[in-house]
Amino acid sequence: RPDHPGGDPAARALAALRAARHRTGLLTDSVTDDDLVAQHSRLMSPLVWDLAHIGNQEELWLVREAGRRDGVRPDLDHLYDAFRHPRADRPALPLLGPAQARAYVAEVREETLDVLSGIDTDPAHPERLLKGGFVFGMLAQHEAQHGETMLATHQLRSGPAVLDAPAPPPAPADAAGLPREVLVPGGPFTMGTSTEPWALDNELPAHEVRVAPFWLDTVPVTNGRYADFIDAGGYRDPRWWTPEGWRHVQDAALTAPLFWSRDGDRWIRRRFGHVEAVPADEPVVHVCWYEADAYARWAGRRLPTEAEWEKAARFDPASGRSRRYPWGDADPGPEHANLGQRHLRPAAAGSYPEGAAPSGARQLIGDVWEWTSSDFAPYPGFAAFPYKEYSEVFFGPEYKVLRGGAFGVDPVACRGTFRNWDYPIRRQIFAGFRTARDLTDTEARTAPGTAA
Ligand code: AVJ
Ligand code: FE
Repeated sequence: RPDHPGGDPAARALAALRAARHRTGLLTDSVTDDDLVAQHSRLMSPLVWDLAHIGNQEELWLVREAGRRDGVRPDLDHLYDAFRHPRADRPALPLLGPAQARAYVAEVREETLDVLSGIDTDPAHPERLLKGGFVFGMLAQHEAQHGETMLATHQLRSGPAVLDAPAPPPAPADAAGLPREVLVPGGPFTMGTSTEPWALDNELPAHEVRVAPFWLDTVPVTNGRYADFIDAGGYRDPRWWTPEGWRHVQDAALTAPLFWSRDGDRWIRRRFGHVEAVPADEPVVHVCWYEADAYARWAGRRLPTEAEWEKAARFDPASGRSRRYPWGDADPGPEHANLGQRHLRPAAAGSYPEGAAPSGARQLIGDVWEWTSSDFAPYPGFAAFPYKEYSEVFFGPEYKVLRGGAFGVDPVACRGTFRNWDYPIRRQIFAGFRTARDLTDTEARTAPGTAA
């Protein structure tokens, strides 16, 4: 089964849960207890809330639901219910303290491992929650997603650096000579999945979508190109912005990506406690959807739709099939993509040639989330599973879809079908973008693939 990851589901679940917990440990043990309980930004929870919330969701789904056990602290459910308390209100709650929260998540994990060791995770299991170990994969993805959220909290926190990681590999020799854009063929392709065992409800079901052939940037938009937009007065020219974007850029007094500031005639940025020159050849990160959309219009281009992005990332013209990743069906390795907080920054544009898509596009997976032009909407045949609050309550025009994951995203929560979403004003997430354009009439007459 080409669209199916190999390996024993229980072993895969165990490895994914362990990897997520290792990351949670690095993110929560690297700061003082005062830092853990502090709110570093009203946009974020105190780290100690994320920590206990991870444990609470795990006891809810793995210990109580999958394991049919009483659980560890069901009395805590209300404190760690994300829908009951907005992030800004969480510091005022009677939360578990750092030591209590650590003990709580460890106790839950003990029970989880006991449940996992005695449960049937067969890919043919009649219960959808257990089939292929889905609910364990779902919770590993949940913890990994909070690992990314906690990393964003670290980036917002002031003070000296507490996290460290090696720099990403330097750009390969051919990076400077890559074509500016690549052609993605038109015609039908399979979007979404009905076979990926740990896909979340919003990625289902597989369905056919047609796109017209289009040109896509080979690599994400870099800091250097984005600085050209700033230098050209992009933030002061309403021609490039949607009406809502133009209102927002003025209300929020935006002049550059979040964390950038001016130092004489150069841009500097704060990155996990380090202050450094903004590297021109790295994908831009910490821009909102309005900024991405405005840049694209200034460049005479547009953001890709979500379907275009997925076709570029998954469609293999040689076989006519949609694959799990741009490079094929193999799980991401360090040679394919910058994922998993292995590096605490995007790699230079043009990196990861082994992760390239058939079109030649690079870095579709990893480095930076990529804003698309699309609103977050259900696929035809969508059914909420296992709970409405994961995706369904967010469908609608107020959220824009991001694709591809970022350096802060664990591979378990990243694949060609994975969908992320956020408000178009959000900048603390690790989001950048690439641009697209339609074919000219002349190009369209000779392009492969049929018009949609
Ligand atoms: C998919 C990243 C938008 O963080 O709000 C975490 C993931 N859902 N806990 C979020 C999530 C419940 C979600 N995003
Ligand atoms: Fe959560």
